[in-house]
Amino acid sequence: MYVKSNLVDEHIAIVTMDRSKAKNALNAQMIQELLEQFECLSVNPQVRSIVLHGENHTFAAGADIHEMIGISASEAYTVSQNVNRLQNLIARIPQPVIAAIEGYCLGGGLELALACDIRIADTNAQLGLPEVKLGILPGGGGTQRLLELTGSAVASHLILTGSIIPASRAYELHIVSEVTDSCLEHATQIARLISSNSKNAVASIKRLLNGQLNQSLQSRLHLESHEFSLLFDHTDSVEGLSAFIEKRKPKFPSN
Ligand code: CO8
Repeated sequence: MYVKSNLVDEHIAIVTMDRSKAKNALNAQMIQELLEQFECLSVNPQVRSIVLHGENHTFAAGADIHEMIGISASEAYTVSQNVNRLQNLIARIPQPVIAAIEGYCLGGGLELALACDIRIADTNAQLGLPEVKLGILPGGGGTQRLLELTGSAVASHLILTGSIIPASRAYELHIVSEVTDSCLEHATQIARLISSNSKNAVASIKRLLNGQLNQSLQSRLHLESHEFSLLFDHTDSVEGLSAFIEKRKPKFPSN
Protein backbone atom coordinates (compact mmCIF):
# COMPACT_ATOMS: atom_id res chain seq x y z
CA MET A 1 0.00 0.00 0.00
CA TYR A 2 1.48 3.33 -1.05
CA VAL A 3 -1.51 5.53 -0.29
CA LYS A 4 -3.37 5.84 2.97
CA SER A 5 -6.02 8.16 4.25
CA ASN A 6 -7.14 9.16 7.70
CA LEU A 7 -9.84 11.43 9.01
CA VAL A 8 -9.11 14.34 11.36
CA ASP A 9 -11.69 16.54 13.09
CA GLU A 10 -14.37 14.20 11.67
CA HIS A 11 -14.55 16.02 8.32
CA ILE A 12 -11.02 16.39 6.93
CA ALA A 13 -9.39 13.53 5.03
CA ILE A 14 -5.60 13.51 4.96
CA VAL A 15 -4.37 11.47 1.98
CA THR A 16 -0.72 10.43 2.31
CA MET A 17 1.51 9.20 -0.51
CA ASP A 18 4.10 6.97 1.07
CA ARG A 19 6.82 5.51 -1.09
CA SER A 20 9.63 7.18 0.74
CA LYS A 21 12.46 5.02 -0.57
CA ALA A 22 11.80 6.38 -4.07
CA LYS A 23 10.98 9.96 -3.01
CA ASN A 24 7.27 9.09 -3.44
CA ALA A 25 7.74 8.63 -7.19
CA LEU A 26 4.37 7.78 -8.72
CA ASN A 27 4.29 4.23 -10.06
CA ALA A 28 1.26 2.54 -11.63
CA GLN A 29 0.17 1.00 -8.33
CA MET A 30 0.31 4.33 -6.54
CA ILE A 31 -1.75 6.05 -9.26
CA GLN A 32 -4.33 3.24 -9.01
CA GLU A 33 -4.44 3.54 -5.21
CA LEU A 34 -4.88 7.32 -5.46
CA LEU A 35 -7.78 6.76 -7.88
CA GLU A 36 -9.40 4.32 -5.44
CA GLN A 37 -8.89 6.63 -2.43
CA PHE A 38 -10.37 9.66 -4.16
CA GLU A 39 -13.31 7.61 -5.55
CA CYS A 40 -14.00 6.43 -2.02
CA LEU A 41 -13.70 9.88 -0.42
CA SER A 42 -15.90 11.48 -3.08
CA VAL A 43 -18.92 9.49 -1.88
CA ASN A 44 -18.20 9.80 1.83
CA PRO A 45 -20.72 12.37 3.09
CA GLN A 46 -18.65 12.96 6.23
CA VAL A 47 -15.66 14.32 4.29
CA ARG A 48 -15.84 18.05 3.53
CA SER A 49 -12.26 18.75 2.47
CA ILE A 50 -9.16 16.77 1.57
CA VAL A 51 -5.44 17.40 2.11
CA LEU A 52 -2.98 15.56 -0.18
CA HIS A 53 0.65 15.27 0.91
CA GLY A 54 3.71 13.04 0.77
CA GLU A 55 5.38 11.15 3.61
CA ASN A 56 8.88 12.00 4.75
CA HIS A 57 8.77 15.68 3.82
CA THR A 58 8.62 15.03 0.07
CA PHE A 59 5.53 15.54 -2.07
CA ALA A 60 6.56 13.39 -5.08
CA ALA A 61 9.66 13.41 -7.30
CA GLY A 62 7.67 12.62 -10.44
CA ALA A 63 6.51 9.56 -12.28
CA ASP A 64 8.53 6.42 -11.60
CA ILE A 65 11.38 6.64 -14.10
CA HIS A 66 12.18 2.92 -13.72
CA GLU A 67 8.66 2.04 -14.91
CA MET A 68 8.92 4.33 -17.93
CA ILE A 69 12.11 2.94 -19.39
CA GLY A 70 11.42 0.89 -22.49
CA ILE A 71 7.65 1.35 -22.60
CA SER A 72 5.97 1.61 -25.99
CA ALA A 73 4.17 4.70 -27.27
CA SER A 74 0.80 3.08 -26.60
CA GLU A 75 1.82 2.16 -23.03
CA ALA A 76 2.98 5.76 -22.50
CA TYR A 77 -0.41 6.93 -23.77
CA THR A 78 -2.12 4.72 -21.17
CA VAL A 79 0.08 6.15 -18.36
CA SER A 80 -0.84 9.68 -19.44
CA GLN A 81 -4.54 8.80 -19.66
CA ASN A 82 -4.53 7.18 -16.20
CA VAL A 83 -3.03 10.33 -14.72
CA ASN A 84 -5.66 12.37 -16.57
CA ARG A 85 -8.38 10.18 -15.06
CA LEU A 86 -6.99 10.82 -11.58
CA GLN A 87 -6.81 14.58 -12.18
CA ASN A 88 -10.31 14.72 -13.64
CA LEU A 89 -11.55 12.84 -10.61
CA ILE A 90 -9.88 15.36 -8.28
CA ALA A 91 -11.55 18.18 -10.25
CA ARG A 92 -14.94 16.48 -10.27
CA ILE A 93 -15.32 15.43 -6.63
CA PRO A 94 -17.38 17.82 -4.51
CA GLN A 95 -14.74 18.34 -1.80
CA PRO A 96 -11.87 20.81 -2.35
CA VAL A 97 -8.44 19.17 -2.43
CA ILE A 98 -5.47 21.02 -0.93
CA ALA A 99 -1.95 19.97 -1.95
CA ALA A 100 0.48 20.38 0.98
CA ILE A 101 3.82 20.52 -0.83
CA GLU A 102 6.98 19.73 1.11
CA GLY A 103 10.37 18.95 -0.42
CA TYR A 104 10.48 17.71 -4.01
CA CYS A 105 7.42 18.28 -6.15
CA LEU A 106 8.66 17.41 -9.60
CA GLY A 107 7.32 16.13 -12.90
CA GLY A 108 4.22 14.00 -12.36
CA GLY A 109 4.24 15.12 -8.69
CA LEU A 110 3.79 18.76 -9.67
CA GLU A 111 1.28 17.76 -12.33
CA LEU A 112 -0.78 16.08 -9.63
CA ALA A 113 -0.51 19.15 -7.39
CA LEU A 114 -1.59 21.36 -10.30
CA ALA A 115 -4.86 19.43 -10.48
CA CYS A 116 -5.67 20.26 -6.84
CA ASP A 117 -7.86 23.22 -5.90
CA ILE A 118 -5.34 24.88 -3.57
CA ARG A 119 -1.54 24.49 -3.30
CA ILE A 120 0.39 25.39 -0.14
CA ALA A 121 4.17 25.05 -0.16
CA ASP A 122 6.63 24.51 2.64
CA THR A 123 9.63 26.85 2.68
CA ASN A 124 11.79 23.81 1.78
CA ALA A 125 9.73 22.87 -1.30
CA GLN A 126 11.30 22.59 -4.74
CA LEU A 127 9.02 22.54 -7.73
CA GLY A 128 9.56 21.91 -11.41
CA LEU A 129 8.74 20.00 -14.56
CA PRO A 130 12.17 18.57 -15.44
CA GLU A 131 10.83 16.01 -17.97
CA VAL A 132 12.59 17.73 -20.88
CA LYS A 133 15.91 16.76 -19.29
CA LEU A 134 14.87 13.11 -19.68
CA GLY A 135 13.94 13.60 -23.32
CA ILE A 136 10.21 13.50 -22.59
CA LEU A 137 7.53 16.05 -21.69
CA PRO A 138 5.11 16.64 -18.80
CA GLY A 139 2.50 14.20 -20.12
CA GLY A 140 0.43 14.17 -16.93
CA GLY A 141 -1.40 17.38 -17.82
CA GLY A 142 1.61 19.59 -16.99
CA THR A 143 1.96 21.51 -20.24
CA GLN A 144 -1.69 22.56 -20.26
CA ARG A 145 -2.31 23.07 -16.54
CA LEU A 146 0.82 25.18 -16.00
CA LEU A 147 0.00 27.17 -19.13
CA GLU A 148 -3.51 27.81 -17.84
CA LEU A 149 -2.22 28.82 -14.41
CA THR A 150 0.75 31.02 -15.27
CA GLY A 151 0.39 32.02 -18.93
CA SER A 152 2.74 31.08 -21.72
CA ALA A 153 5.83 33.13 -20.78
CA VAL A 154 6.31 31.41 -17.41
CA ALA A 155 5.11 27.98 -18.57
CA SER A 156 7.40 28.00 -21.61
CA HIS A 157 10.36 29.10 -19.50
CA LEU A 158 9.88 26.44 -16.83
CA ILE A 159 8.94 23.55 -19.12
CA LEU A 160 11.52 24.20 -21.85
CA THR A 161 14.40 24.65 -19.39
CA GLY A 162 13.22 22.00 -16.91
CA SER A 163 14.27 24.38 -14.12
CA ILE A 164 13.53 23.53 -10.53
CA ILE A 165 12.41 26.54 -8.49
CA PRO A 166 12.12 27.16 -4.73
CA ALA A 167 8.78 27.70 -2.99
CA SER A 168 9.34 31.47 -2.81
CA ARG A 169 9.61 31.69 -6.62
CA ALA A 170 6.58 29.39 -7.07
CA TYR A 171 4.65 31.83 -4.90
CA GLU A 172 5.75 34.81 -7.01
CA LEU A 173 4.60 32.94 -10.13
CA HIS A 174 1.19 32.13 -8.53
CA ILE A 175 1.83 28.39 -8.69
CA VAL A 176 1.21 28.15 -4.94
CA SER A 177 -0.97 30.46 -2.90
CA GLU A 178 1.06 30.41 0.32
CA VAL A 179 4.49 29.47 1.64
CA THR A 180 4.81 28.38 5.24
CA ASP A 181 7.21 26.52 7.51
CA SER A 182 4.45 24.23 8.81
CA CYS A 183 2.88 23.13 5.58
CA LEU A 184 0.75 20.15 6.57
CA GLU A 185 -0.55 21.90 9.67
CA HIS A 186 -1.38 25.01 7.69
CA ALA A 187 -3.11 23.04 4.91
CA THR A 188 -5.16 21.25 7.57
CA GLN A 189 -6.12 24.62 9.03
CA ILE A 190 -7.33 25.75 5.58
CA ALA A 191 -9.27 22.50 5.26
CA ARG A 192 -10.85 23.28 8.64
CA LEU A 193 -11.95 26.72 7.42
CA ILE A 194 -13.47 25.19 4.28
CA SER A 195 -15.23 22.50 6.34
CA SER A 196 -16.92 25.15 8.47
CA ASN A 197 -18.59 26.62 5.37
CA SER A 198 -21.72 25.28 3.72
CA LYS A 199 -20.85 21.97 2.04
CA ASN A 200 -23.43 22.78 -0.59
CA ALA A 201 -22.04 26.24 -1.43
CA VAL A 202 -18.46 24.89 -1.41
CA ALA A 203 -19.37 22.18 -3.95
CA SER A 204 -21.06 24.78 -6.17
CA ILE A 205 -18.05 27.10 -6.05
CA LYS A 206 -15.69 24.22 -6.85
CA ARG A 207 -17.81 23.30 -9.90
CA LEU A 208 -17.58 26.90 -11.12
CA LEU A 209 -13.86 27.25 -10.59
CA ASN A 210 -13.08 23.98 -12.34
CA GLY A 211 -13.15 23.21 -15.99
CA GLN A 212 -15.04 26.20 -17.27
CA LEU A 213 -12.08 28.09 -18.70
CA ASN A 214 -12.55 26.77 -22.23
CA GLN A 215 -15.96 28.40 -22.43
CA SER A 216 -16.70 32.02 -23.30
CA LEU A 217 -17.00 34.61 -20.54
CA GLN A 218 -20.72 34.94 -21.27
CA SER A 219 -21.36 31.20 -20.83
CA ARG A 220 -19.23 31.11 -17.67
CA LEU A 221 -21.23 34.04 -16.25
CA HIS A 222 -24.41 32.23 -17.19
CA LEU A 223 -23.20 29.12 -15.34
CA GLU A 224 -22.37 31.25 -12.33
CA SER A 225 -25.92 32.66 -12.29
CA HIS A 226 -27.26 29.13 -12.60
CA GLU A 227 -25.17 27.77 -9.68
CA PHE A 228 -25.97 30.92 -7.66
CA SER A 229 -29.71 30.50 -8.17
CA LEU A 230 -29.62 26.79 -7.24
CA LEU A 231 -28.17 27.67 -3.82
CA PHE A 232 -31.36 29.60 -3.05
CA ASP A 233 -33.32 26.36 -3.34
CA HIS A 234 -31.28 25.03 -0.45
CA THR A 235 -31.76 25.62 3.26
CA ASP A 236 -28.02 26.39 3.73
CA SER A 237 -28.50 29.81 2.14
CA VAL A 238 -31.50 30.58 4.35
CA GLU A 239 -29.46 29.57 7.41
CA GLY A 240 -26.31 31.45 6.33
CA LEU A 241 -28.13 34.68 5.52
CA SER A 242 -30.32 34.54 8.65
CA ALA A 243 -27.33 33.80 10.90
CA PHE A 244 -25.63 36.97 9.69
CA ILE A 245 -28.71 39.11 10.42
CA GLU A 246 -29.14 37.42 13.81
CA LYS A 247 -25.41 37.91 14.63
CA ARG A 248 -24.73 34.23 15.28
CA LYS A 249 -22.63 31.43 13.75
CA PRO A 250 -24.48 29.54 11.01
CA LYS A 251 -25.38 25.86 11.45
CA PHE A 252 -25.56 24.66 7.88
CA PRO A 253 -28.10 21.84 7.41
CA SER A 254 -25.95 20.22 4.66
CA ASN A 255 -22.95 19.79 7.00
N1 CO8 B 1 11.45 7.70 -10.31
C1 CO8 B 1 11.97 6.61 -9.72
N2 CO8 B 1 12.82 6.67 -8.68
C2 CO8 B 1 13.13 7.88 -8.20
C3 CO8 B 1 12.61 9.06 -8.74
C4 CO8 B 1 11.71 8.95 -9.85
N3 CO8 B 1 11.11 10.01 -10.41
N4 CO8 B 1 13.09 10.11 -8.05
C5 CO8 B 1 13.89 9.61 -7.10
N5 CO8 B 1 13.92 8.25 -7.19
C6 CO8 B 1 14.67 7.32 -6.36
C7 CO8 B 1 16.14 7.30 -6.74
O1 CO8 B 1 16.36 6.46 -7.85
C8 CO8 B 1 16.77 6.78 -5.47
O2 CO8 B 1 16.59 5.38 -5.43
P1 CO8 B 1 17.87 4.44 -4.99
O3 CO8 B 1 18.14 4.85 -3.57
O4 CO8 B 1 17.30 3.06 -5.12
O5 CO8 B 1 18.97 4.78 -5.91
C9 CO8 B 1 15.87 7.37 -4.37
O6 CO8 B 1 14.66 7.74 -5.01
C10 CO8 B 1 16.47 8.60 -3.72
O7 CO8 B 1 16.77 9.51 -4.78
P2 CO8 B 1 18.20 10.24 -4.91
O8 CO8 B 1 19.29 9.38 -4.34
O9 CO8 B 1 18.35 10.68 -6.31
O10 CO8 B 1 17.97 11.46 -3.91
P3 CO8 B 1 18.58 12.93 -4.01
O11 CO8 B 1 18.15 13.61 -2.76
O12 CO8 B 1 20.03 12.89 -4.34
O13 CO8 B 1 17.85 13.61 -5.27
C11 CO8 B 1 15.94 14.19 -6.64
C12 CO8 B 1 16.44 13.78 -5.23
C13 CO8 B 1 16.52 15.56 -7.03
C14 CO8 B 1 14.42 14.24 -6.55
C15 CO8 B 1 16.41 13.14 -7.67
O14 CO8 B 1 16.07 11.85 -7.20
C16 CO8 B 1 15.78 13.32 -9.02
O15 CO8 B 1 16.24 14.13 -9.81
N6 CO8 B 1 14.71 12.52 -9.31
C17 CO8 B 1 14.07 12.56 -10.62
C18 CO8 B 1 13.23 13.79 -10.79
C19 CO8 B 1 12.57 13.79 -12.16
O16 CO8 B 1 13.22 13.84 -13.18
N7 CO8 B 1 11.23 13.73 -12.17
C20 CO8 B 1 10.45 13.66 -13.40
C21 CO8 B 1 10.17 12.24 -13.72
S1 CO8 B 1 9.39 12.01 -15.29
C22 CO8 B 1 7.77 12.41 -15.00
O17 CO8 B 1 7.39 12.75 -13.93
C23 CO8 B 1 6.88 12.27 -16.21
C24 CO8 B 1 5.44 12.64 -15.89
C25 CO8 B 1 4.58 12.37 -17.09
C26 CO8 B 1 3.56 11.29 -16.84
C27 CO8 B 1 2.77 11.50 -15.56
C28 CO8 B 1 2.78 10.25 -14.71
C29 CO8 B 1 2.45 10.50 -13.25
